[in-house]
Amino acid sequence: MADHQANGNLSDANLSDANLSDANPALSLNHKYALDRDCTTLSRHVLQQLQSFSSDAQDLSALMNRIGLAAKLIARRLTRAGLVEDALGFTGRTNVQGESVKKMDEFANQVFISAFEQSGLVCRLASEEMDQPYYIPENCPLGRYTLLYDPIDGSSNVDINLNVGAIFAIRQQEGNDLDGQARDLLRDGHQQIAAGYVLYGPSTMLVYSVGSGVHAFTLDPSLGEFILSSENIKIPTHGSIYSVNEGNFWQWEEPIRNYIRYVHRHEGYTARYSGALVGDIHRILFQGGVFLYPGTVKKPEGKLRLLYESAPLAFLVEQAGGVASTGTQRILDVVPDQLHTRTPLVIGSVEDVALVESFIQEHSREQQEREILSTKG
Ligand code: AHM
Ligand code: MG
Repeated sequence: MADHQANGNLSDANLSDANLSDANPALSLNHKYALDRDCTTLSRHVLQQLQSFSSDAQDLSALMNRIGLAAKLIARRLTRAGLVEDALGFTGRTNVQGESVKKMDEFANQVFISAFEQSGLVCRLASEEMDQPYYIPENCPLGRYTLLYDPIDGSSNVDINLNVGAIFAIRQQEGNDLDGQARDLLRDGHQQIAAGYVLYGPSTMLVYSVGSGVHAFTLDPSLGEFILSSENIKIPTHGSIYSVNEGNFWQWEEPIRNYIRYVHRHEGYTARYSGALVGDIHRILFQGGVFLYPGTVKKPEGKLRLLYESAPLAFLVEQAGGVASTGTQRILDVVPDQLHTRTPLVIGSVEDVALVESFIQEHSREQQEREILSTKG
């Protein structure tokens, strides 16, 4: 047994390199740094983060590696989508959400399943595109993990070659789920072991957290590997960006309208909205600001799904020092009543989320006062 397996633990220094320049003094420091960086792949970084070679750490590292493989396969299809038969457009089917399914949604959903076949890691996958969780029999019961994912975030951008994403979270499978109802998934976001997203933009990036900071990787097509590009990302406490579909203004409750009126009337705010949550949150992660997808009068629960959209992004943004809320409750505390439960989402920099929440609180205070007055009157 190798030493590192025997003691189960290792320090960053041991893992990060065998100290190339010490071993080979002729090697310049510049070369050493470049090699170190190029060798910091996703699977290696997970082990570094967990500071362990335990079987749990190896599992998580292998899981992230397979998610990386799925991302590469999807990126490959997206980059050539206009040239490939049957890559763009709708399938003609609707998913469990009642939304029209795109060919790319279906393809990407299958890619994640295929990437985890014969892995012994993930017993069950649950996604936006599947009514019920999907079991990979050969991985159960050995693989005790569930992968929750949105295979293509921002599907409306696919056919016009704009940025799209994928969102994922990993949870432990609790119990045997004999009735296939996946009730163990109807728990809060604190149960997530890892979460992240893939951004398919000018370059393909994978941003993840295993609960010890947020780290970004960029796909190097010449290597076919995700290489660490930003470590321990910290979201600014305030940013100028507000990101929301203002076309919904007429459908919102008054406090959200009041917030939008406020940013319209004050200097220092700028709007950005791409139609793909992952892209908008990626910008906010690096530059600060707030993303909102509030509920409407008719649909107070909003559009975004808790288990594979809002909760994974909340986990990530909190790990970066930001906040994620429904407007009245921390997203990570929300317990869904169904697999595809939706929540309103307000997410981003601490100060900017607090500003949105202050309009909601102010409104409910005023409402309470009115109710008290009317009962007195
Ligand atoms: P999708 O996963 O079906 O693409 O839906 C989620 C997307 C988000 O990425 C984005 O912020 C939002 O839906 C856009 O919706 P709208 O067109 O209503 O603004
Ligand atoms: Mg989605």
